[in-house]
Amino acid sequence: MFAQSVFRTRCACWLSVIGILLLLVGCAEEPSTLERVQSEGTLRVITRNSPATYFQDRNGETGFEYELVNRFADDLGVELQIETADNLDELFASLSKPNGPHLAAAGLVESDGRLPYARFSAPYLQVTPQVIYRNGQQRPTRPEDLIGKRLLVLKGSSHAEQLATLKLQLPELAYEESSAVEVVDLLRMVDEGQIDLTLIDSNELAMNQVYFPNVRVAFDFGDAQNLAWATAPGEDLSLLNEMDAFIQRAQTNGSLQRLKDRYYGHVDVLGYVGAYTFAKHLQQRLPRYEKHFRESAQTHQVDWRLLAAIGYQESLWQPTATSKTGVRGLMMLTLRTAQAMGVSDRLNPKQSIEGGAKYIVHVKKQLPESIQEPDRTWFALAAYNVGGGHLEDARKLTEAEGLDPNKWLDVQKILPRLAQKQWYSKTRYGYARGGEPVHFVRNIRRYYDILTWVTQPQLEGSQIADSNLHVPGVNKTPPPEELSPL
Ligand code: BLG
Repeated sequence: MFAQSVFRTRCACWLSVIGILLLLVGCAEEPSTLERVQSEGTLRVITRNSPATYFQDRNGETGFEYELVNRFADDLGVELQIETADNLDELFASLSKPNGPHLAAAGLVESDGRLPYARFSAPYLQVTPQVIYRNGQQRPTRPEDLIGKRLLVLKGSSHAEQLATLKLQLPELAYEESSAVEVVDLLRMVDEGQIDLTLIDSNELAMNQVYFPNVRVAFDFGDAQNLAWATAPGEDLSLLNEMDAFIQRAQTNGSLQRLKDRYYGHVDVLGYVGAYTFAKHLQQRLPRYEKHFRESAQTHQVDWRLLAAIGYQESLWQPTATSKTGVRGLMMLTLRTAQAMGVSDRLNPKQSIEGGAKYIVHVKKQLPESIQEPDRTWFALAAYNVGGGHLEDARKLTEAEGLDPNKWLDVQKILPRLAQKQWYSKTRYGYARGGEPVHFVRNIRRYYDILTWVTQPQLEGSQIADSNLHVPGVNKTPPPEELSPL
C-alpha cells in the first residue's frame, strides 16, 4: 500500500518534471511574434499601394501608414520590410499564413466582420464613411437614394460590409464590389461619370480631393469608425501590446497629430471648396504657364513647383490679377519690384513669372546666414510678400520675446504684431499687414506639397498635361533625387 503510494507520488513527480520540460521545449520551439521580429531583425508589414497608405513620391517610399509603421520599426530597433496586397481579401488571408507578415497597416477599419481574420491594435485615426457622388448630378442624402444607382466599392472593404447590412433592410439595393481597383480608381470613376456613387472613408477623400475636381460628399454613411493596425488572430499578444504602446506614445508626444496634419490637412487649410477648385485649376490653368515656370526655374535654379505654388497663391494662375493695392500680374509684382527685376509688362505671364523667380532668389540671398533650410525658404517667401525690412522687424520682436528669430515657427507667431500700434511703433519700418505673410507661407507650402505629389518626377522637362497628372499610388515610379525648393 505504502510502496504503491510512493510509486504514485514519484510517478506524479516525474510526470510534472517531464511536463515542465516539454513546456520549456515547447516555448523554445515557439517564440512569440515579438521575439521572432527581434530575432529576424525585420518587421514585415503588409499594406496597400494607395495615397492614404503607401506610395512612392519624388523622395522615395512614403504614405501615412508607411511613415507611422516605419517609426514603429525604428522603436523596435528593426528594419522595415513592406509588401503590398492587391486587395483586402488577400491582405487578411496573408496575415494568417505561416511566415506571413507580422502586421497589416493599411487604413483598416476595425469591424466585427473582420474579427475572425485579425486582431486589431489601439485606434490611431477616426474616419467617417462617406457616400461620394459627381458634382452636377442630383445629390443623394439618405440610404434609400442609393437604390437604382451604379454603386461600386472595394471588395472585402468595411464599406462592402456596411452595404450588405443595409441590403437586409433595403432588398432592392444593388451594388458591386471589385478587387481590381483601389480607392483612387473609385474616385476617378465617379469624377469621370463611369459610376454614380462610391463609398470611401473621410481620410481618403481629404487626401484625394485635390486630384478629382468633380467628386463631392453626398452624406456621411453611419458613425465615425476607428482605423487600426492588425495582426494574425490568436492568443499571441506580444507584438500587439508593443503596437498599442507605440500608438499611445505617438498620441502623447504629438507625432501622430503632425502626421495627420501633413497627410490629411489639405482640406483643413484649403477647405473642400479650395481643394476641388485647386484640382480644377491644376487641369485647366497650370498647363498654360507650366513651360514658363520650368524655364524660369531652370534659369534661377529653383524648384519650378515652388514658383508655381507662389503663382497660385498670388493670382490663382491668372495673368491679369490685380490687388486692391495695385499690385499686378500672375506673380503679383509691385511696380517697384517689377522695375527692379526688369519687367516691362506686369500682365505678361512669362515676364511676371521670370520677374517673380528672380525676386524670390534675390530676397533669399539678402537673408542673414543664421537662417538655415528649410526655414530659409519660408522666410524668403515671407519677404517676397511683406518685404525684407518688415520681416527683419518681426525677427527683432521675436528675439525680444525670447523666441528664436531664425525659426519660422517662432517668427510667424510674432509677425501679426506688425499690424498693432503698440508693437509696430517700436519697430524701424513701422506698420505692416503682418498676418498676410503667415497665410501666404502656409498656403504656398500646402500648394507646393500637392504639386510635388501630382507631378511625375520622371517627366521633368516635359509639359504637364492632364494625362501626366500623377496620383500617388496609381503610378509606381522609381524614386528620383531630392530637390531643394529654392
Ligand atoms: C510685396 C512686394 C515686396 C514689397 C512688399 O510688397 O508685394 N513683392 C513683390 O512685388 C513680389 O517687394 O517689399 S518692399 O519692397 O521691401 O517694400 C511690401 O511693400 C505682393 C506683395 C503685396 C501683396 N502681394 C506679393 O506677395 C499684395 O498685393 N497684398 C494686398 C492683398 S489685397 O489686395 O489687399 O487683398
